[in-house]
Amino acid sequence: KHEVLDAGAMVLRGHAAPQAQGMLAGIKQIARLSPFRRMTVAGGGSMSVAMTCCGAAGWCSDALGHRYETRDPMTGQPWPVLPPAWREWAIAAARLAGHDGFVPDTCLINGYRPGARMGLHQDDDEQADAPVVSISFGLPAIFQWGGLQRADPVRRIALLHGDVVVWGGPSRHVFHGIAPLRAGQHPVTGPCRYNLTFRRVW
Ligand code: MD3
Ligand code: FE
Repeated sequence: KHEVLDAGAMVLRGHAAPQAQGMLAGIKQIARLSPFRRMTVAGGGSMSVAMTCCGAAGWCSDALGHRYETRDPMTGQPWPVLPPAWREWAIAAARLAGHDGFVPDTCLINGYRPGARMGLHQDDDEQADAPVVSISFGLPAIFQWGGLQRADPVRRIALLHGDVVVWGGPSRHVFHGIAPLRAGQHPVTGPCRYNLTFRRVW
């Protein structure tokens, strides 16, 4: 059930499926306070993925660049609280993957509609020694998984409803992305895919 993808990367297939209804209800509550929005990137374009956050820090991007902020720039308010049950769940998932002691302080929530994609990137705005715990819900996505250099060859892996991936060690810094989402209907999320990533920023 626990499959090692690469040094430091472990997939727990379907592990979060039992949490789907509850977490999706939580996402709705969070989005009432801090709505999903398509962030602007340096250069002025806008992302096709819609995002919101909860926790002490929220990932933000604008024409000037990207960073974590304690307040949602859209509302001027602090980000919604990271639900304690989510934090405990992420701690336990990290422990299953061998990362004892991981305590996330933020969760970035990505919403994908058909055609939405995420280009190859590295995540380096957080604590580098802490893993990232990711959960996928809804429509399947093709995860693109490269190496430590942008030009390294990319593998393609399907991420399905309930899949959890824990990225630590060397895999924490690989280039990765999501191919354009194929249209479809999922019994739990309808025409959408959601991805939650638990991280340690501070
Ligand atoms: C590997 N999200 O939010 S989840 C992101 O499905 C992000 O929305 C994708 O990439 C998504 O930054 C992919 C898998 C994932 C998330 C974070 C990682 C893989 C990662 C951080 C470091 C290495
Ligand atoms: Fe990423």
